[in-house]
Amino acid sequence: MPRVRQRAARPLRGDAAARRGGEPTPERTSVREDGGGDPQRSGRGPQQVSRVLVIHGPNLNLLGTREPHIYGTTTLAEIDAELQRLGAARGCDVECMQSNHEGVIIDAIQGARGRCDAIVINAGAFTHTSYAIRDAIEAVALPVVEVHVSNIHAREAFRHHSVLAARCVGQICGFGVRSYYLGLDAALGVVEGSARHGQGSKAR
Ligand code: CA2
Repeated sequence: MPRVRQRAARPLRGDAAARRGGEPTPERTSVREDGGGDPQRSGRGPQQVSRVLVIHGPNLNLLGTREPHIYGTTTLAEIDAELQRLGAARGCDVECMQSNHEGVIIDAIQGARGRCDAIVINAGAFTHTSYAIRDAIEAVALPVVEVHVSNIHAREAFRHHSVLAARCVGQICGFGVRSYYLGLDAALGVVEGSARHGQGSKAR
């Protein structure tokens, strides 16, 4: 059963952090604050919501603005809004962030421990190269679903291999931006399955 939500202090958004001269911080595109869902149907109390962190990696801030033949015309803000809508319908607080920086993504994965029930990640080109992100996924011990807008297996050879996939619950690719929605559905399936079996999935 997902634990009662506990709010952690939120990192500063990019602009605020820059004003303070700190490390680059992820741009958090949306956070649902009100809980929601149908506690009667879900069997959870009104305060008990699940939380999923959605991570968009490098260059995905450009979605919907360039290369529409590969990545479509939907913007990242539109994807995040839809993820939140889909999450809300299932009593899930969906938190979205995007960063072009490997270390920021690693910090976000580590920061999900004890706070989130699952992660959906499109690590962009880091998918193919980043053992550091792979190690973070392994360390955080949360269910992680890897998603890609394009079918990475039908593209250049260097995109065929994901160094993250073996540490993820599964991989969804090739469905355009729907890969994200399918990824959220898959992550919530895992969370809800754990809840039914009495194993909260937030790592302690
Ligand atoms: O298909 C995906 O979702 C990818 O993760 C996208 C990455 C690519 O390196 C992976 O192999 C597959 C690239 C993201 C670049 O996003 C852009 C979006 C619009 C315009 C230009 C780049």
